[in-house]
Amino acid sequence: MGKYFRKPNISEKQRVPPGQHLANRFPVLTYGETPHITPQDWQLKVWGLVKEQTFAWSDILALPQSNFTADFHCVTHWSKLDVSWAGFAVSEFMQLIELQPGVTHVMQHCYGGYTTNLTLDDFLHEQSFFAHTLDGQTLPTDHGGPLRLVVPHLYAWKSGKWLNSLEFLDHEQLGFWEANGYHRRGEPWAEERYSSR
Ligand SMILES: Nc1nc2c(c(=O)[nH]1)N[C@H]1C(S)=C(S)[C@@H](COP(=O)(O)O)O[C@H]1N2
Ligand SMILES: [Mo]
Repeated sequence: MGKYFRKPNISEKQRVPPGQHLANRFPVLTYGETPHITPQDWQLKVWGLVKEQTFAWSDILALPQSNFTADFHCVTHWSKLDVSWAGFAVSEFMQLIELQPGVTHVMQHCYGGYTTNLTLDDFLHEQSFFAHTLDGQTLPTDHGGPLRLVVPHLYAWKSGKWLNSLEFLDHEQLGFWEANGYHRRGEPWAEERYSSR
């Protein structure tokens, strides 16, 4: 295992999904260029089957803020337990927006062009949250700052960094990795890594 990975102890073992190793540090995994957006320039738009709105940094900071501790599982076989974040719950964000009837899926669109899809249920999962803080510090750009989504119950490619808009849909659309052979849902305990299509 060595410098970058370690074996889980007994209490950790039941928290590490099959085929995963524990990472000592918190690796950065980005496809392509890292976009640099300041909170002043940042915005988050909701569109599709929703009343279209655009939120500024001050709007999201006005939401009730919370701390979150969550395990993080990357499909490339590393996991990090108890990552410490702060931000706001999806349930708080939902108070700001008005969905139209019939929404079943959500597409995350990120600065830089990355996309990833979720069912509405996975987006609304009680563990999902928006993060602007990591380990008590402003979320580093590499890890998705100013704002990212974190969906701990699915593989981490579902946790879009540099979130820029959320598109609400009445059908499934594939995001970047889903269209490139990754699983549509990505549940780590079922090892939903790749699509069988
Ligand atoms: N915008 C964007 N979000 C992204 C990615 C990316 O390349 N671009 N990579 C995903 C993958 S595969 C993982 S494992 C996590 C990695 O998050 P980290 O770099 O903070 O560890 O972000 C996910 N979100
Ligand atoms: Mo990943």
